[in-house]
Amino acid sequence: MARTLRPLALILVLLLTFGATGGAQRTDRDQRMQWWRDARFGMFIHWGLYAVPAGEYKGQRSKDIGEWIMSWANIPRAEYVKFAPQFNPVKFDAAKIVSAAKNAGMKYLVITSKHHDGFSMYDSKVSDYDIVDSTPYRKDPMRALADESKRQGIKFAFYYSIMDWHHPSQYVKAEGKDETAGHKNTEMREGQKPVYVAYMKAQLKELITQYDPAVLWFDGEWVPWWTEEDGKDLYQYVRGLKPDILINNRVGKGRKGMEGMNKTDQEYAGDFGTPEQRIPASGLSGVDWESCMTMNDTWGFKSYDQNWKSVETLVRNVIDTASKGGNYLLNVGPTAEGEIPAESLERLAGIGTWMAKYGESIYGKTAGPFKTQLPWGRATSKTGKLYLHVFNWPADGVLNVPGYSANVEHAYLLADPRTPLTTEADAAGLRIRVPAAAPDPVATVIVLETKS
Ligand code: FHN
Repeated sequence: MARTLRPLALILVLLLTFGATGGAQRTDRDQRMQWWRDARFGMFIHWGLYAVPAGEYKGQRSKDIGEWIMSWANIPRAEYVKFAPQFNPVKFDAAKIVSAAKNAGMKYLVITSKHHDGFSMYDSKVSDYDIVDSTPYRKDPMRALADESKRQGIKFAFYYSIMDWHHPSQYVKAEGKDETAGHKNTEMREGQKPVYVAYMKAQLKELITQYDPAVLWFDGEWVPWWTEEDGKDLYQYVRGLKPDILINNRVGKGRKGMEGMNKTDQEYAGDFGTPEQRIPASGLSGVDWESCMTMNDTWGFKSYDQNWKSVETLVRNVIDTASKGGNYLLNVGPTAEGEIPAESLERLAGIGTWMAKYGESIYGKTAGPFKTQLPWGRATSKTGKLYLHVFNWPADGVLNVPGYSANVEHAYLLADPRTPLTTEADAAGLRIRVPAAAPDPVATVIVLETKS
């Protein structure tokens, strides 16, 4: 669509929604968003009762995502709640989880306080269907994670689902489905919406006042009984509790499906767009967005999902999103014992090795100046500096930067700043003489210092 005739209208509405609005409003907004824009990379954690069946129910398995087992296995509420007495994550270690995120180069983490199954992963006073009151664990892992995140300087945040398969206000109306099972949509019982909205607000007040989250990451907003007005009301309610909190665009109805950015017919509630399982072809300058993605094919833990992405793919995804001015929220799905799967820890460590060396080219950087995709990689930038991320190293020792005409003062490998690289420029662009072999096969970063 961006390539159609509506780009100006599109950018206008999106800037109104996510970007540059009036002076005072913009400064408030920019101040609020700054840490998040600088962070660029975070951990998503889908953890809940669904880790107990781990993708299998009465011998039935599915290609579908693990946290939706109550839906695809058509499990009635009365059956699903029986997972709670079996949930005892004795191996949960908040310091280990936060360290894994921090050492991977992640600056914030977003964990499921309540997913669609309605189970609260914290000590809620407005529900007994939570980890303290309904499981043998009887402790509050969100307390531990919030405290440990603060201790290690990682921003702590919550995911919260608007759709709730457990709350009595909602039921399922679908062929062959138990009305108390999970499903892609729930119906709202007559006159019950105010009851449920009050319940959500009470839980959100607990979450915000007791754990001080930096972001509220809503989801499940697609249900037919939830409206944009509801979203705007909830957005104001949450901001009223914590003025500098960030709230994603899934609080309202703006999101265009998995593409994640907002429709353009009006201004929608939310501080940033949320593409899911994809990275936009091109960024939208001045627009805040964050791509969330799994490491395999599920958000919640599934014992048999071994379709893991490589470290190379994941590192290049971090670079790709930053090169388009966006954030990357990479998911882990802990087991029922409370541990991040070994395959995820390996990949986090691998990403961390690259980020430890090249993080400067990601944090606090934004999209490069190139309108079209670079043939050999991506670019991020800040005033006076351009970071070239080379995925495909030139066999002839010359890296071509087509159409680039800035006045380059210095060129060097980020990993070896004392060894200057020679450059030549003409109307076709810039050519950089580089070493024969790629210093880093995943992505080598070349820095260009330019005279502004
Ligand atoms: O249904 C959820 C899904 O379980 C998962 O939480 C993802 C993460 O962004 N969001 C929804 C699907 O869009």
